[in-house]
Amino acid sequence: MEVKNKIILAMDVGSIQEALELMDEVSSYLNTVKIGYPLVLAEGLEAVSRVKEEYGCNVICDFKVADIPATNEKIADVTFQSGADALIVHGFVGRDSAASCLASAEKYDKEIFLLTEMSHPGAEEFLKPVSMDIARMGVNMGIKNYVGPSTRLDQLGMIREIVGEESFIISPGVGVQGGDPRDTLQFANALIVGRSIYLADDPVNVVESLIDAVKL
Ligand code: NUP
Repeated sequence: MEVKNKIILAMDVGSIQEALELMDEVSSYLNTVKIGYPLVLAEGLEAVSRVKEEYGCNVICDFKVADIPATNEKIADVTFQSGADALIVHGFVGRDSAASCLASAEKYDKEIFLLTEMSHPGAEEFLKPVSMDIARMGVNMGIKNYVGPSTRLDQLGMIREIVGEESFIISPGVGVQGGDPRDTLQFANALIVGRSIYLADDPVNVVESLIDAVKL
């Protein structure tokens, strides 16, 4: 996936209307949007289809899919049918669950991102001890795309070592959660940024500053 300016907008707003208004402002700078439960539970998968149709951007659905294989497959199928280009899938549920999402992605010629370690403090409790195993599982399965935390760069660096330079890592936690954009891009290919942009009085200014910050 080609991510313009290395920034993925986390579109955690409450309505399609707000999402479209924000895209009107920032779409010349960005070509990739991540849509998760806040917007889809409010508006349905129509939010995915609308953003995709109106802006022609990449849409990554952040459903952190974490169920049994049969249910994961249904979730992945309906997500890809809505027009999503990619789906974020949890790794901790195990190989068979992730494999069913991967099979669905292959059926629709789409992609999955495997979530390794999460960015929030609570990830230290249960996920951090197994995150490298999750990354290794992804490599063994032939998965090429990963999500890893900008808030723990030592861990992100180890994830990069495991998945290799050819893999594509996207990293949330920049801004409000404390991650630094430039440091994160030492290890990640693109940043996921939500509140710093959509809660700003001037989202365009924030996006421009981020682009400046990550320029060499
Ligand atoms: O580990 C993760 N951390 C995280 O913040 C995995 C995620 N998918 N996210 C998502 O990234 C989170 O749900 C939100 O949509 C976005 C970060 O948003 P913000 O902290 O920039 O507002």
